[in-house]
Amino acid sequence: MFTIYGRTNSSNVRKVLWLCEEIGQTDYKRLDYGRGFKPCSSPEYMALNPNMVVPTLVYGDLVIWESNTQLRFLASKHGTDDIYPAELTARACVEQWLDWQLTTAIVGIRHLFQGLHVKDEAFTDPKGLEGAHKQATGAMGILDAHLAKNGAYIAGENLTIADCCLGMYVHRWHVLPIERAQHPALAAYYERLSERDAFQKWIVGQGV
Ligand SMILES: N[C@@H](CCC(=O)N[C@@H](CS)C(=O)NCC(=O)O)C(=O)O
Repeated sequence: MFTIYGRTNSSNVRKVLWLCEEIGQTDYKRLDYGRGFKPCSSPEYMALNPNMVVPTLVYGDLVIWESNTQLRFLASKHGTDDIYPAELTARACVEQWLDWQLTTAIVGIRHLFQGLHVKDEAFTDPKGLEGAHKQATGAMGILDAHLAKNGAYIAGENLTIADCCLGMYVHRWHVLPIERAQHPALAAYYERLSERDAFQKWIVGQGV
């Protein structure tokens, strides 16, 4: 039994909850921390995660922050080789998309989400939103081109933690009130993910 600190409407928490469902690890405790719930700035939370963000995973004596590291850890501990391959070449293909999510895919989509959905005034300036839309369109275009030649899922024919990491933002891209360029492979991928019960439960079912 482990504990996940984080609200279920957080993208980074939902990634981890989706993976847990995929690998049959549902006997965890989850505590509502983050925006609108218990504050991440409280001393007891900051002792676990000094970044003041969710999620935090507490697994026995181990405390892990950074959702993508939580995906790696939980998949290594409880998943099959399909979901996080041990072989180095296959693993590198998964890893690069995890890093790309943090450095590239998130940038425009986070800005659009904060501006159009959360309506945080720091993100509602039209020029900023236009730039974010351009950045997100570019990122989704890269993923679309990759999927068009690579198979059903990001790293090939099997679902991996690269999908658990990026599927959340593919969902957000499809439900935000924005214009979307034609990305046929990406649209087909979103439909494919949507057929999965665990994706419905933790990604689609939790809103934008
Ligand atoms: N790189 C971090 C980012 C975590 C993050 O930005 N979490 C957001 C929610 S998605 C957060 O905690 N926001 C503040 C809050 O909810 O109080 C991760 O992947 O874990």
